[in-house]
Amino acid sequence: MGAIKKFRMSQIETLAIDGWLPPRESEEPRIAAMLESGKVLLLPNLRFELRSDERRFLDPRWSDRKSKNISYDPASKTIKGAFGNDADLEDLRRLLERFHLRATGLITQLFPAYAAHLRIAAASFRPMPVAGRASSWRKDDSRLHIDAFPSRPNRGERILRVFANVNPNDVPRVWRVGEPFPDLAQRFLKKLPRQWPGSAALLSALKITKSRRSAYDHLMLHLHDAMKFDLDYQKTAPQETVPFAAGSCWICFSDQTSHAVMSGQYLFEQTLHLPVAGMYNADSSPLRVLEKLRKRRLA
Ligand SMILES: O=C(O)CCC(=O)C(=O)O
Ligand SMILES: [Fe+2]
Repeated sequence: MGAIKKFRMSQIETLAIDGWLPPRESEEPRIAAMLESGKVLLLPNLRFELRSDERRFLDPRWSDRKSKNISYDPASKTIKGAFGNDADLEDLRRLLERFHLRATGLITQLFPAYAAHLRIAAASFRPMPVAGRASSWRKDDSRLHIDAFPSRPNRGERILRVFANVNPNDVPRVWRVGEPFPDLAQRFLKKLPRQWPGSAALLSALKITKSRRSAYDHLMLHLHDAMKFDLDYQKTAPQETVPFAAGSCWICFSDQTSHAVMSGQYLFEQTLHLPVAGMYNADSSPLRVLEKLRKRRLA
């Protein structure tokens, strides 16, 4: 389906896990190697359940319309981007909190070596339909891309994400998943613009970035943009179309796995940050892959 150049191997690996606190397993090194090589781990039997009284939140009317997602900040335990009365918003906050706890628990259970290193970021609930929501090509997540945040330099720190499709009408969330990171780095690296001397200090002084943009952040942002801008690449890049079924979960390093969202509605998502030093095999990180190609340190 939709594949231009077929992968010899799919980028999707299916795991049989059916509970949020799976027993620690002998499989740990194998699934860590798959995840860290950029595969999407698909858990078709792991459902994030909503109670019957929580199903009312499966409706776009809870969005404040200013932000496309409703987000949960684990530090303050509060939600943003939602609209409703206090009692409803408290129920919605608890729902996001429960997803946050399940998703972070799942990651530390599956990858115990990460536990001491993780910096847990926001969770989100995405109640809007995917179709036609992009305001510009740069923000258009229906184009293949790797995640990179313009205002928050991360100096190589990883972006790990857990997704759960909670659609009540069996509507899948359809992604395209692209080529492995080393392939796309090879393809685009020579075309990326140089980082001007002094630009990182300037962006930081102007508060456009929250801290100094490293050479790594510069390359990742331009890689994100170069992929999205290139319509020919979007069509002809090696890719597979993946319908993530309602009632399933999936996990990937979204700074490494080339992905695009094509359709769907009602998704929960948890972001976790992991320093490269916390990985099982740091050599597979975008930082190390880019450093090898550039033959210098980037962060
Ligand atoms: O909403 C989705 O399914 C994924 C969108 C995306 O590209 C992301 O969250 O990084
Ligand atoms: Fe993304």
